[in-house]
Amino acid sequence: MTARPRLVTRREALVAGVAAGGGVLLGGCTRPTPPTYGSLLRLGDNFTYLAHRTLLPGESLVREYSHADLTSFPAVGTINPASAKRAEVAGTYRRWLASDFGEWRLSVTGSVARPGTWSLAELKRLPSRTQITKHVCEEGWTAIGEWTGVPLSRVLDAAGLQPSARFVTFKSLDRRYDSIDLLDALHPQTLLAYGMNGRDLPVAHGAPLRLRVERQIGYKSMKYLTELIVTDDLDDGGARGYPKNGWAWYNGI
Ligand SMILES: Nc1nc2c(c(=O)[nH]1)N[C@H]1C(S)=C(S)[C@@H](COP(=O)(O)O)O[C@H]1N2
Ligand SMILES: [Mo]
Repeated sequence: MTARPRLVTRREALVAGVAAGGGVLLGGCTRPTPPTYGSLLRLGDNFTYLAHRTLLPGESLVREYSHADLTSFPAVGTINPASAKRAEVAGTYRRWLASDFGEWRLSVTGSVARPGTWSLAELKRLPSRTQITKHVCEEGWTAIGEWTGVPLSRVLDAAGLQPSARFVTFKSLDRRYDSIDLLDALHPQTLLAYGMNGRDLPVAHGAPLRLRVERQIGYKSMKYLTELIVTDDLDDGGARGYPKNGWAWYNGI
């Protein structure tokens, strides 16, 4: 009952990347299992997680497109926190807008050697990556967009992951609460994006900073990021988390 799920450590993520380069599959060196939340219905998540983690090399990249492939891109879910029903959410976002996001900060805490906060300007000084990828929403639409940002791995490296680290948990201004494992967190296409289609990230798409988790479905790419917490164990977010609200924790594509 209390068996701890076997998950991917930073070392294993790196080993998997190296192994992938040599044509060896991840399945050979680790056997990761996602949490089941005690529910049989969650066996489907386990299956996709296991299939991805054993069949795909650790660092395999999703397809990248060219500018000619860009499509219109709907904005869904929260599209303007300044008009949120919660007064403190709306108030905070209005202050951020008024300061051109100068007052916004991303906090990085948890199992790291150097917890701290980042301003947008500081994040933009880190090496950036631009990629054109396909977004797949669980509602059944897809869109191709260009994203610019700092690879999450850079920020985690700057913070210094503790050897016990296994997950990165994210929180947003509109009170979303979600997490990914280190294999996705250190993946080269996993970005903290501040630019879209060559411009600053628009409000509707998550300004000033959103996540891009290209190997999972759309709702994992959290908009309006505020906090990043490195954890040793999975924090499913309780009542606020996706699993308790009927959404898969792992939704690989
Ligand atoms: N903070 C936050 N992040 C979010 C959402 C949201 O409502 N709030 N919606 C999710 C869903 S379901 C999708 S498909 C994508 C949509 O991103 P887009 O609005 O840029 O198309 O953001 C995801 N991230
Ligand atoms: Mo979505």
